[in-house]
Amino acid sequence: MSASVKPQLSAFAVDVAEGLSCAGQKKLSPRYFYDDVGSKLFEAITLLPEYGLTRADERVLRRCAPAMRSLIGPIGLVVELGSGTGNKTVHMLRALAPQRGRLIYRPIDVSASALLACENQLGSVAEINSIHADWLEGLEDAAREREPDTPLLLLFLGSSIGNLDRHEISEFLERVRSQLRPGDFFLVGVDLVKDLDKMIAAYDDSIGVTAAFNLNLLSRMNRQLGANFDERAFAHEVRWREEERRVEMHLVSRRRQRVFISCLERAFEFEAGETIWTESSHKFSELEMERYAHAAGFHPMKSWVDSEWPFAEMLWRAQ
Ligand code: AVI
Repeated sequence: MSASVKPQLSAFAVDVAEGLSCAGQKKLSPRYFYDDVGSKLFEAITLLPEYGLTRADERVLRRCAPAMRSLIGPIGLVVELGSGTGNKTVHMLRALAPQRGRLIYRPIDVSASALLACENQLGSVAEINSIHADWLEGLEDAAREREPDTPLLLLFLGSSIGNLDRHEISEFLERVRSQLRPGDFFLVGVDLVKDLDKMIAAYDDSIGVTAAFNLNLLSRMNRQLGANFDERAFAHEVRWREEERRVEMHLVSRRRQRVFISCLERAFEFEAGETIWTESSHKFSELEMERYAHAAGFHPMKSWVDSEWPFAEMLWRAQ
């Protein structure tokens, strides 16, 4: 290789270079939380007493699955965006599996290990054909490969939609809609606005699992990009933005410091108190979601809300 030819940078490296050189607020995408360590930490978060979201999602799914089955009728294909290990989906698949005929389940995820766990866990309930890809790329594959006349139910659970910026949500839903046929169904799980204390504690738990999840992003840059972040020189911080109705996670630099990232051959400066904004978790109202549905070409059919932790499962039909 000649001295002038540089090895191709990964998408992660390119995004880090861009996010850490932003004038004003430094940022990193929450998609990079989920390496093997981060995925395990996220699983631990879902078990924390403060993080009621996942349990609420599961409770509503278990409760609404039979009603949903009667609303949507026979279904042959279920596709899920960001399935993870498919823990919650089992209730839906059990309720939807036809007496006769087959149910195909196509989980889409960027984590190969999560897809493997999903196949092991749900293989006895449906025919699994997983897709190792980003959400929309995977959905395009599933849409291209589906058989004619097979009604499709698309799942997007766990309020993952809340990790998109509000201005990205409309475009995202339009792209989802463009891959569906009229009469297909979309089930989206959304975390609703609730008491401020509860929303903050969910992202700032008392034993520091969420802090470790956030700080792991620095460790991931050390492991994969040859960075020299000192994780102890950064602190986990959670902010509520009232006007945007979102919880933000940041990593705050505890002192003035310089970090070198060898694969980028570049150093980045941090002032004391300066932050890297790593995630937004938007909180919604049902009405707001219904507006998004109509604007993207969906008809909102019904929603189910958990009684303990305000969280809604919303069923929409593609128009
Ligand atoms: C995956 N996503 C919906 C989670 C959330 O609540 O925004 C990720 C998370 N971040 C911190 N805790 C959980």
